[in-house]
Amino acid sequence: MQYSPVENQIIRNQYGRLLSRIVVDAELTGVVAAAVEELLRGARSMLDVEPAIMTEIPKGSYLHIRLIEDAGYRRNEGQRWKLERDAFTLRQVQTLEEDRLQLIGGSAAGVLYGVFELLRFISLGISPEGLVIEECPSNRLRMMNQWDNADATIERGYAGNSIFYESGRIVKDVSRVRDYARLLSSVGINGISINNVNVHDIETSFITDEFLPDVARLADLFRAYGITLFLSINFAAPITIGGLDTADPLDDTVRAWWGNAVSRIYEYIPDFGGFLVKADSEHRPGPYAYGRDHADGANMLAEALETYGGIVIWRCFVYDCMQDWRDRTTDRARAAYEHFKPLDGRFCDNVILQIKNGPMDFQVREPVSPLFGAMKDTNQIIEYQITQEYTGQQRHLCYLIPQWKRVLDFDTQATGAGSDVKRVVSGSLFGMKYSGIAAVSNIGDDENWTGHPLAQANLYGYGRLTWNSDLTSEEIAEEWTRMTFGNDITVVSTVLQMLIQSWPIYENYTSPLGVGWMVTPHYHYGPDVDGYEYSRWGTYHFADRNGVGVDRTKATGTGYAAQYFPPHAEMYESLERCPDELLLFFHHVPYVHRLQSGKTVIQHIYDTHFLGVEQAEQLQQNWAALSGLVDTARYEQVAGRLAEQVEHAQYWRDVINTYFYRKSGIPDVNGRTIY
Ligand code: GCV
Repeated sequence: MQYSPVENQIIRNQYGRLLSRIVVDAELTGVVAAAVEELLRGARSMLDVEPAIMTEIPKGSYLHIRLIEDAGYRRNEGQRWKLERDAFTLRQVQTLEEDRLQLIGGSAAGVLYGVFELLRFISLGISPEGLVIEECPSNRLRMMNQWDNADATIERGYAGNSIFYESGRIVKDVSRVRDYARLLSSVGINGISINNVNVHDIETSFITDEFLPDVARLADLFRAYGITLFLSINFAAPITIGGLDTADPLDDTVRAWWGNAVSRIYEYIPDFGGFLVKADSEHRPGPYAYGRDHADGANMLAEALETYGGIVIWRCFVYDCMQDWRDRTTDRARAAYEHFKPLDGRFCDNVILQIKNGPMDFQVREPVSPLFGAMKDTNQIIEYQITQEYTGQQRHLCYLIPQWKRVLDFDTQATGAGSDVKRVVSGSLFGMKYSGIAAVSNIGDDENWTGHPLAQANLYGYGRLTWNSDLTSEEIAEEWTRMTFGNDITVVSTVLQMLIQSWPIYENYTSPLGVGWMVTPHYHYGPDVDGYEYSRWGTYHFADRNGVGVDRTKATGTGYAAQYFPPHAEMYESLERCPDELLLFFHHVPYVHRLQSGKTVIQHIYDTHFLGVEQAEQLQQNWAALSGLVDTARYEQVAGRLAEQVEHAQYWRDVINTYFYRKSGIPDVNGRTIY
């Protein structure tokens, strides 16, 4: 959204001609007005034209924007079709008499997304000649979750403070929030929950008259960009702020209390999206306290919201966080499936379960959550984490789109071959009413939004992938790189390569073979192999002098592997067939166990950790070669982060290698320095 001037003269002239006159066949208010404003901003900046907005069709070249809501229109002779809400078409119509670019949105938001697509094409230098684009989002709900607190801190935020709050109130100056809304809508995001799922005292009152006028200001702002506002709520609010002595979801006074709270919200925000709920998880209150289950809890809220068209997004991140490390039968990985699978079919229509991509917690490598596909009668969306809690905290480069794509492309086999996670979450596999993708945001009030300038690619990529789950990681990375750094071939190919390589590099020097964790407790940044080993969080690697890894097999372990559909269950169960990358997630093996790669586990650990550091150094050198080709401010910022990454990767390498050398007593076959 820098809208840098287009250098290619041909492209500039082509679009300049088309955009100098814009016919808008829709009321210039709300989302359409925001779309046109954005188009003018982009046209002025990229093409140096001042478009004339008209209602009459002119002669010659022009852009024609139309909104065809539900009406359908003639595509081919005799064939009528309807544009889905949010969908758009963009095509060039060239005859002897006219040269027009036609943008048709199936809703005002469709117009907005079409405008952003057009701006993207201009910036990428894609010619309008013969353009025929028909776009419809893969996912209906495309959500952003803020973990922002009213005191302006952000849980797991690595890019400064919140842009939403200061000193316990919603900010007065919303210019930064407006820019954020623009950023989000430019990649198709259409929902946002504006406060942390851990709802503390102040935020519990967001649903009261004290805060609702301010929340409504934000809802107005986001509405103009096609984004619906949601709030995270405190399940115990009836007690905390309602003066009741219970929050039991089956208690009539509690139900009435929520009914009132919801009707008040809709007085302020008529199109309020609904609630996001973290309940009975990491000490947050929930229905278990009253002997009720998650369906009871979620349905109570759903009934309150239903009249107004609101929804409940209920998180499945529920596990025992007070575990005894000596207890080898309890397995955190099993928890979400065990809590929720038995409830399939019991949730109201307007409840959606939000499931983290893996069974643990956004580790650099985890298997796909076995809950996807396991609940055929329940709306479900996937939750990703854009903020890099366990993947380098935006100080290390880690482009996450390839990780997310692997999850979306995983074939759950729920209804036989072709039951990909992306079909589960898009709703197409089970014909679900609500479906989609959510993610925890990575932005803060840092001038560059994300701390690490290259971490913006994750925010951009999240939106693009959510809009179109079939885009490749490379396509997304290239789009972002070109729009961010321009079209210089050296810059584009270098940044593209750096992004694509970064996730495996980070994995190489951090925790090995899918076992996860090994991070400094609470902060999750530095290496600490035993940091969580003897703790209550259920996150163990079980390394001893003989071996490492968690036995999650049905035969001898926790039985987690059996939560998958066949053939995955058998594959993960089998020591021989389990993929190397997840071996230690599913099996406890001796250090001398041979991987499918032919290497022993211990040698793999040494090799990947030495390699990871070399690769991080290579990233630094690749970037250094762009000196002079990238503006100084961003060049320096990235260079600074990469220097830290290299130093820190060495630290990870040495801590991990030393730990396993001392545990196993087995030397590196290549005799490299291990302390
Ligand atoms: C918002 C992890 C994080 C917590 C986070 C939690 C969650 O445990 O470390 O900060 O809390 O996940 O997703 O609810």
